[in-house]
Amino acid sequence: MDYIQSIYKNILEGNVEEVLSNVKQAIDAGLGAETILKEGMIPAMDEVGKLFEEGEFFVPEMLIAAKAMQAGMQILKPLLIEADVEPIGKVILGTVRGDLHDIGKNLVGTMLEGSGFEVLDLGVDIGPETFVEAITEDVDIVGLSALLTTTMPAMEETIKAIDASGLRGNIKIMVGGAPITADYAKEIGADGYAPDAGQATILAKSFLD
Ligand code: B1M
Repeated sequence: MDYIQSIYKNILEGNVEEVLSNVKQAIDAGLGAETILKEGMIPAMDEVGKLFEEGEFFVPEMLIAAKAMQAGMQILKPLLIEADVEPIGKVILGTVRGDLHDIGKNLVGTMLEGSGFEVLDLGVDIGPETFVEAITEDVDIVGLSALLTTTMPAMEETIKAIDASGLRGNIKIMVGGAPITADYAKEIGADGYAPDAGQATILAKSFLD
């Protein structure tokens, strides 16, 4: 079994130690961080979601797999971020109220940092008022993440709260997460939508132009 297959299998089974050693071995063997992510780790989480939908996995299995994914991410993170670069802009990032999913949001944050942004990650289950409080003069972009159809409306509430606070100004609002679409982003008044972390960095950079 190659490293990518081992990473996939061990995330699915929630084997933290094995994921850590597989990721290290894959890097030593010359595989790039993005390849490990896109070909091993993210497909494993997609499979976890599929097994959950089919009733094969329950919340504890999802949680265990998520822990294994996060462990692997700790090794990849420094490789995805360039050190000592002057920030090109500042992003506030958070998962909206009611939603505890943070793997995708963390990945977006890592990739943004990797392309030169300063990222203030507020965390998960973040209410509109907390986003508003975090907006300071130097903020260029607010990034909202949601993974549940039930928490999508919290994105709109957050955007409305930012508008109502009078702080929207030149700030751009970017949204993303598995159930979000470009149409939905438009409908709720966001400035843009990105389907994945790579596209999120492209979109964020385009906002600065
Ligand atoms: Co949850 N969960 N979960 N879960 N979970 C999903 C999302 C689900 C699709 C699974 C399924 O049924 N197939 C389903 C949602 C169904 C729906 O709403 N339509 C679901 C459910 C139902 C639930 C619970 C309600 C289960 C329950 O309790 N009965 C519960 C809700 C808890 C809550 O939030 N209040 C729940 C709980 C959990 C865990 C805590 C166990 C765990 C999360 C752990 C954690 O995040 N720390 C978990 C997990 C792991 C998942 C799946 C399996 C994997 C999510 C993930 O990490 N994907 C997920 C199924 C799936 O998505 N395939 C599922 C990998 C990650 C890299 O991708 O997050 O999509 P993703 O992020 C991508 C893009 O979406 C995008 O870029 C990222 C990187 O490329 N993106 C952005 C994300 N945010 C962005 C922001 C941007 C731009 C792009 O700009 C700002």
